[in-house]
Amino acid sequence: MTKQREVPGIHPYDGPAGGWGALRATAQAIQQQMQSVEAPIVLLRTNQPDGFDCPGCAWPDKEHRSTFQFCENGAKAVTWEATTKRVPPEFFAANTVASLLQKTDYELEDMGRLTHPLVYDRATDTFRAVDWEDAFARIGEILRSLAPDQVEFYTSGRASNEAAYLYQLFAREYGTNNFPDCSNMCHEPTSVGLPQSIGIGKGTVSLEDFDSAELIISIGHNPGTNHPRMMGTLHEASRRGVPIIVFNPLRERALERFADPQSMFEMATFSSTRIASTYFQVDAGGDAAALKGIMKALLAMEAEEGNVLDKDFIAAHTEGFDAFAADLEATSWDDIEKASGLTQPDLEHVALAYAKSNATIVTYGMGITQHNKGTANVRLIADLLLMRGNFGKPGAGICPLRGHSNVQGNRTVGITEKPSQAFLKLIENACGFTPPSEHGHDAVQAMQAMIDGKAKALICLGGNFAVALPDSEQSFPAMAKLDLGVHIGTKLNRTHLLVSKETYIFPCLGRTELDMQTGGRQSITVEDSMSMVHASAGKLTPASEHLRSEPAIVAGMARAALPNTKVSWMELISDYDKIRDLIEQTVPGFEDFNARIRVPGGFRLPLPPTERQWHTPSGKAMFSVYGGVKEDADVFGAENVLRLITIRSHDQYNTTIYAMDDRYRGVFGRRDVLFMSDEDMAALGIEHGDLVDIETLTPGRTLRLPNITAIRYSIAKGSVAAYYPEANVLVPLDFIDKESGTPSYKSVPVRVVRAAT
Ligand SMILES: Nc1nc2c(c(=O)[nH]1)N[C@H]1C(S)=C(S)[C@@H](COP(=O)(O)OP(=O)(O)OC[C@H]3O[C@@H](n4cnc5c(=O)[nH]c(N)nc54)[C@H](O)[C@@H]3O)O[C@H]1N2
Ligand SMILES: Nc1nc2c(c(=O)[nH]1)N[C@H]1C(S)=C(S)[C@@H](COP(=O)(O)OP(=O)(O)OC[C@H]3O[C@@H](n4cnc5c(=O)[nH]c(N)nc54)[C@H](O)[C@@H]3O)O[C@H]1N2
Ligand SMILES: [Mo]
Repeated sequence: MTKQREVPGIHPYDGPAGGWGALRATAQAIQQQMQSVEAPIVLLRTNQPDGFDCPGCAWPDKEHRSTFQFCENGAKAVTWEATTKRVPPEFFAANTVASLLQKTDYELEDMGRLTHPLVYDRATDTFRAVDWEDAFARIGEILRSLAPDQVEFYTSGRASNEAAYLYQLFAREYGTNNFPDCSNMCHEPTSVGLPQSIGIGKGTVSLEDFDSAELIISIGHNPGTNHPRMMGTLHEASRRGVPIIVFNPLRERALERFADPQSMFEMATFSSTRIASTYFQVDAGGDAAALKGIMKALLAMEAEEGNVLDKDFIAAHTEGFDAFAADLEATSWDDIEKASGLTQPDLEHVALAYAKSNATIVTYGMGITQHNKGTANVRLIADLLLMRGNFGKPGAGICPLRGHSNVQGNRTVGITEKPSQAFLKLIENACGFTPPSEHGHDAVQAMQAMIDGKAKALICLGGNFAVALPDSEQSFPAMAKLDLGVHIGTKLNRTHLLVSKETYIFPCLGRTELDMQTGGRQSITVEDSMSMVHASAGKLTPASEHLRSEPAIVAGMARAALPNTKVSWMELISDYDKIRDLIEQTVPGFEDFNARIRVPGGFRLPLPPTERQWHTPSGKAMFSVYGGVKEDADVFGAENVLRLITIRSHDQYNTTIYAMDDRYRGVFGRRDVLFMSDEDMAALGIEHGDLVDIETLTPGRTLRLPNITAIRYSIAKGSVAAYYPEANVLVPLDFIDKESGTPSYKSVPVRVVRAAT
């Protein structure tokens, strides 16, 4: 290899993840966002008994009481919200929407917290302050003029259980099940796949299970950045000698080496701990083949040696094994090797480690779900665990890493476009109105309805809908077709600025802030990735006296839109205990809700598979048949077609960009890069630092991201990676997993060519 050319901002990172670098970055985040003296105090309250739940990720907290647990990225999430920067009405008077749209996503949010309810004024192309009640009245008027199925109710997973529950009540009394949700872009394959396999769409492990696991298989997630508190758990497991086998096309530093900032010894000695015992750089989209290879090898071992499968468990608890095994027999090693990019001996090695382990946990994230066969991928993971009875015993189970801190809770309390009849009946009994049973829109369907002009209004409980969705070229203009856009948020983002005929921005309280209602100080509840429900109460003085809580804003709109409502909205928001009483009456598993969240640490919702009970139609856990090894058509076989993965940098939270670095991948001060393997660069005659254009292979349209700098990175051959959300211009809206509707953000067929300019 010739000497590598210097590329601005690209410096390979050699240290471990975590360690002093993480502490330094935490200090920087605090310094940049908050000159206020409250900063360190805010952080000390994160995940404490009387404090608030970290808005960062959905990883649980050990005991959620005693330990002082926050991480670099949790600190960024907290300080980003608790910032002293503000965007008051004077700012909006001085800046037209057209001028604000020129700013980057980073600049928009970095301007600070929203302070007043705002309405868009078309004559001046600016937002101006509006009275809350006037805004609600006008929104109510518009909603009453529309048919309920013309309105889309989007939820982003930071909303509390209480806010989400009121929101679904509002939409259902209004008359629709149109609940596009961030989960539709995220773990929907888990919510659709796992119920078919094990009877519930949630993970089955608890934090304690990691203490007795004998093997951890980690597929398609990047915890050093996205679930940093999980690194403490993996670090502990590794030090206990538990093998951790990683499948990831990219070398992710935190999965290789990690120095725990909570470990005095590692901090004092600048040492670190190895995380992955084996690291397989599987091809993007090659996990199904890899999983099938491991399972095929297990069958072969069983045939030769016996005692590999848990036959008693399979006989007593499962159905579908024969068809599943026959399909594995019929799948050739040749196909498995080609589609996974891994070798038969590699996968046999994993099978051997798996056969030796008495308790295995498989963890996974977006690398599994955001694919054309995301749901089928999730089911293969369940199959692997079923083969050796790894459900309902200590140290074993499936561990999907959820995204937003309460995305799982939102689902539990009714944010779904396909509600069950049983749930609707309970709502009817408790509230006295008949909710609609016809299924509504998910996120992609909602955007499609907007593009087609069928949807007329979009209400967003948080999030950055248009930017998070694929296909910006179609999605951005669709916002302008709407009669009404309403955005409940803490900070300004691009979706708010893609104005509709009438547009409102409602500033809300964040997790860190004191929520006072007529009944006193309120707390909210959230559910983490491991089905633990607990309370969270902010303490900071709100960013502005005009902010309202999410439940109060939802109630305000509901009262205005539903003159004959059967729900006592004002009473519910005077004291959130009353919302929780209603949740208890209508959602199974919340018995004694108010009493149980007052116990430190909260409580766990029922998880039948942990007791080897399977709420599937057959009453058994179900093996699946994947059929073949490929997740999509042969387009990837064509010449020079690469598979584009879209990923998060270390300094971002979804569409929120905290800063421009991606420290562990060695990228500083920029995001306009394409990670490429040596082999692909050589084959295409592209050099490290060359400017390239990326083009999606879509029939009939050209989707293109020009002038990106190609950089050499350790990534599986045939796979390339770029940052989300910028790369969303390359993802076609209809390129989805058909079973779950989730966009295939991690396997877009692209060509990379030298930049035209
Ligand atoms: N700081 C921070 N925390 C977050 C978020 C954030 O943006 N910032 N987002 C939150 C949300 S909503 C979510 S959903 C989670 C996301 O957490 P992750 O699931 O970790 O999300 P991604 O960054 O998309 O990274 C996925 C990983 O999968 C790998 N990958 C890509 N394609 C494939 C594949 O085909 N196979 C395999 N085996 N691996 C693949 C990528 O290389 C990358 O390491 O994190 C949550 N927490
Ligand atoms: N290409 C590509 N696209 C992706 C993904 C990918 O990996 N690749 N990942 C997908 C995934 S996993 C997800 S979950 C979605 C995320 O999609 P969303 O959840 O819609 O997006 P976020 O970026 O999390 O939303 C950020 C906004 O939330 C608002 N906000 C922050 N805190 C609060 C609060 O407490 N209350 C309220 N009401 N608002 C608040 C702020 O105004 C902020 O601008 O994106 C998806 N899109
Ligand atoms: Mo997510």
